[in-house]
Amino acid sequence: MDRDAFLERVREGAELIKMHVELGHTIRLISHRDADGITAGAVLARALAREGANFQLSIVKQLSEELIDELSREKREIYVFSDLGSGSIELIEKKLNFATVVVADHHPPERDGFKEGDHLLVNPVPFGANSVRDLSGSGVAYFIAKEINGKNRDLSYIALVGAVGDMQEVDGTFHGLNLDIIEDGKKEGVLEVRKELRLFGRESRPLYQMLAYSTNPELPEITGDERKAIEWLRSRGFDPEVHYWQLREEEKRKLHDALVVHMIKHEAPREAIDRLIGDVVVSPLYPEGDPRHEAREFATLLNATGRLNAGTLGVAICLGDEDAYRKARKMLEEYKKEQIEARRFLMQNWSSVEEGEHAYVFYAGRNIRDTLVGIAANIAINAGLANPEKPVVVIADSEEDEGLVKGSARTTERALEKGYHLGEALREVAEKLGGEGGGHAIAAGIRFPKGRIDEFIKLFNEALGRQVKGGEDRS
Ligand SMILES: [Mn+2]
Repeated sequence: MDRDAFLERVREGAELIKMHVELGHTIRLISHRDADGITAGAVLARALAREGANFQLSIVKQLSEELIDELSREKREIYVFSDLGSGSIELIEKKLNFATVVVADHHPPERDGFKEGDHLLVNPVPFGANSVRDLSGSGVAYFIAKEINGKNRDLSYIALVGAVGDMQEVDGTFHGLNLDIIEDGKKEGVLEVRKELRLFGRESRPLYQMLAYSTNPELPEITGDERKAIEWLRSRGFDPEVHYWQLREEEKRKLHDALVVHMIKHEAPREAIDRLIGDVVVSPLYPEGDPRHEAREFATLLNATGRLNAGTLGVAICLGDEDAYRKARKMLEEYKKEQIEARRFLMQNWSSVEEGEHAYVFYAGRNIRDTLVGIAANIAINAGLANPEKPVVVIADSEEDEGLVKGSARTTERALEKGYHLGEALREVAEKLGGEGGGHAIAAGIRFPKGRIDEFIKLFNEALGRQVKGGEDRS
């Protein structure tokens, strides 16, 4: 990629922001609500606070036209978008033409840049970078922050937490401009990169859970089975209750070797074995055993705050707010408790499910939160309540609107082979019921008026039936 040209663009972005800071304008920040967006927002917020600037930050699920309209009504002098905006260049040009706009993003942009001089796209992709591995949204924000003030190099760990949240090191190593951030972080003493086991749970899970919950990669005959994980560890001389971070270096090596041998013995794919051990980012700013000590656990915590609509709490955690951290931990515990309760309700009441020819429909009323219906549908499949070849829909009363219900449909790869596409089926049914629906083939959602559940059951089974039949016609 053309690094120099990208860094020149970064400088222009930093200059625009600095100019507005000097003019005393409030900087309007809008960032995405995943870990990458939350860290991007935090990096920019800290950089602005350091300059003594006023700013206002929102963490949002997506940049819709309605949101841009709302923002335009605020009539700000400058808007800065991070980890989003590249897909809205035309809309921003049209609706925010009165203001300065900086888009700090890494998603492939709809165009290589803005036409207007007051609007600037700071994105490494048009300069030849790979959007999924060379730099994340938090990384772009970091380069701008560093340009505003060299002191902001101490934000390099937070920036890398965002990169890990976006799985930029999915093959086991960091690439591209992410390596610059690592260099800065090492010099600042805020991070270390180790070659370690890359499974989730280094800080907060006992070893047996770290192995049993490993899905990326899957560990043959261990993933999904806590008892087997315990046996496997004991038979190789490990205490299953110990955490990975507590192991001595030679114990870590012994565990790595045993896992590689296990994977080879079970003929796991080469790339799964390759990415088992690789770059793991840790920070001496936090104690061992704290989820913030390792980038992947930190990113997972931030992602959860975003999903619970508490993204700004995530930002506060990045900025070192201990109260925010405790609050988020508590929220997560409650969220987990609710999941366990949803699971219990589903198990105890599964006999009331409506089983049609092509789908199960389970109506939970107010007993399962509407934010948990997708998880509940997955539980029905994974706990063996439902035949895995038949899609499952779990429906709950909407918390936002008494007149509506919210449903999530889930199924398995095996069921998709029959020709099902849940997103298309729900979109079709939603149209007939006066609601909204859609999504992926394997996972989708719908909202519709509460009084029409019986119709939904009939229409959904019919829609899936046509998909199977359509598939047969094609073959
Ligand atoms: Mn991102």
